[in-house]
Amino acid sequence: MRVDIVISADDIREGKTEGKSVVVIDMLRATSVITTAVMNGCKRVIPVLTVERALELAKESSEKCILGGERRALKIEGFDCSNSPLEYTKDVVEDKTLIISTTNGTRAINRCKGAKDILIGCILNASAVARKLYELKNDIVIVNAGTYGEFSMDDFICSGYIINCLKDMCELEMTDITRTAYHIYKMHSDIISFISQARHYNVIKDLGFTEDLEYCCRKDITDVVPYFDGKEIRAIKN
Ligand code: 3SL
Ligand code: MG
Repeated sequence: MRVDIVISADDIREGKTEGKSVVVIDMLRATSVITTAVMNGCKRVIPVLTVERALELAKESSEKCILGGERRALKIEGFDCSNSPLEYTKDVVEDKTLIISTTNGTRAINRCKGAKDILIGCILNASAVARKLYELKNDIVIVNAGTYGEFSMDDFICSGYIINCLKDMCELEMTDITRTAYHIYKMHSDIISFISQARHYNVIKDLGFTEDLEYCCRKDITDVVPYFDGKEIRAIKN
């Protein structure tokens, strides 16, 4: 299996993900939110690009949907939840549809349409994602959402952790960037101390969401792997 990494949503070039198993990572915080919601029984998650589209979909839907996400890391006016994974409890999400729009994460997910498989990954489900990738047996592209089109340390080390889990299962053909992520993780397996130097970590911290940061760095609290079929995200069927 060949494993490659894309460092931001803006770097998903034409043809890069076609025919591959893709994992989209925005550990701070969109893919941690989606994983938590699905873990807590959310029926489906619809990732959309704009606030307008989210409101439109909620209006068109025959069921009551939850609107979630952020702009500039804060709750969107008129939405039910912000982009804090801790808000997506069983009480809030069980058997519901979540419509979510975030700055980088939902954009990265939507830009991967055309890939063979699209998995949603973060630290919370990294081992389960690696196991699923191993089962799928395709070449892999780990798409880091990044932050505003730029490289983000947080998504990169999360990639390194997933690669580390995969490497325990099989031989990998690694590109240079993949090998770099792997070595960075090996040197910094205490993820929170590494990412405390990241710019976006400090944006979230300065806004007072310290508990989110601690939560998003918890390794393997769930075996749930959310899967995007190009329209909606659901827990993968085993
Ligand atoms: O950009 C995104 O998709 C968000 O996850 C960013 S934030 O952590 O909620 O600010
Ligand atoms: Mg992010």
